[in-house]
Amino acid sequence: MTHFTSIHDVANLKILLQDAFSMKADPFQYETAGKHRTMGLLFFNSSLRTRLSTLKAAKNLGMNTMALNINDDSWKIETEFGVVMNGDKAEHIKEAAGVIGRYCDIIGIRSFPLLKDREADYSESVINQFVQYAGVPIISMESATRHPLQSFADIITIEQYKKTERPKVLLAWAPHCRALPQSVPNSFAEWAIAAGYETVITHPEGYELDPMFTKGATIEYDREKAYKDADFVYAKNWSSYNHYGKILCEDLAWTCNAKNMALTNNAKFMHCLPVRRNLVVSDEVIDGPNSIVIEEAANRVVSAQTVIREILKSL
Ligand code: AN0
Ligand code: CP
Repeated sequence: MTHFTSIHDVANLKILLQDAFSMKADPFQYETAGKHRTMGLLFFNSSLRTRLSTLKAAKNLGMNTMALNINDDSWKIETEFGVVMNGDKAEHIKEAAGVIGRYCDIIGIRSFPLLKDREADYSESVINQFVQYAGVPIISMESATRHPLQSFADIITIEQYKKTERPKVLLAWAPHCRALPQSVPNSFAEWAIAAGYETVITHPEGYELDPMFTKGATIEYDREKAYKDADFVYAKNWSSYNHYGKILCEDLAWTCNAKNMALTNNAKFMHCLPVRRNLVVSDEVIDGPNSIVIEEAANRVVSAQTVIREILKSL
């Protein structure tokens, strides 16, 4: 593996999952694999889990680590070409990527969509320019359209808890007070489909995701039908893709609550976190015995460590 920006960088998901469970069972088996190598993490946006789990994963592999909040700790970065840089952005992405590539052997990037211009966001210009100009492997820590480290952790978690070979996995839209990216649901859908699960997506009309990510999933607008007999419920809010970046529905009937969960096959509750309680999920559900969100977040170390180890092999 060279870069890790989507599931398309994974040669064989089954083998990567086996590697992940081996890593989970014995996290220090490759503690010198990254000796004298440096992992750099760049954040254009906030993070709790991604930052800490990826740093921990790199350290478990013996790497040196550095992390930088672009905008807060460093210069604001211009990502367009041909502009007269006389505004607040002091550095161009081309030099920034080139320089960081000389300091680091692997770079992780978090860069959310701006949710204003769909074409611009879906062109993934930030992560693609790092791939182009850094000269070292790039790991997505949530880009404009995907969050593959999260999705890999989600699949590890489902494999850990599933009781049948092909569980029914429901990606359930839930309300939120702010417009959020489609990255997590896009990515979760493509990983769940690739894992071979019965993948169902439910949302109000207008929240259809880009079909490129959902081909192979069932879109079920009838929420009750969708929740029925699900083995896993992955709740998540996202803003509209078709009415780009807009909030179209605030109906709390879409909250992942006990009434919706009662329709399932005693489903496990999942969410990538951070989550807004009693908006996305009721206290009763997230605090209930079927909530596996903390183990899911714990598996972020496993997914990051498995991916970094895979990339270290190629250096
Ligand atoms: C982000 C999102 O929905 O993409 C990050 C989730 C991992 N969430 C928020 O901004 C609240
Ligand atoms: N799930 C996730 O990526 O969390 P953070 O935004 O806190 O990194």
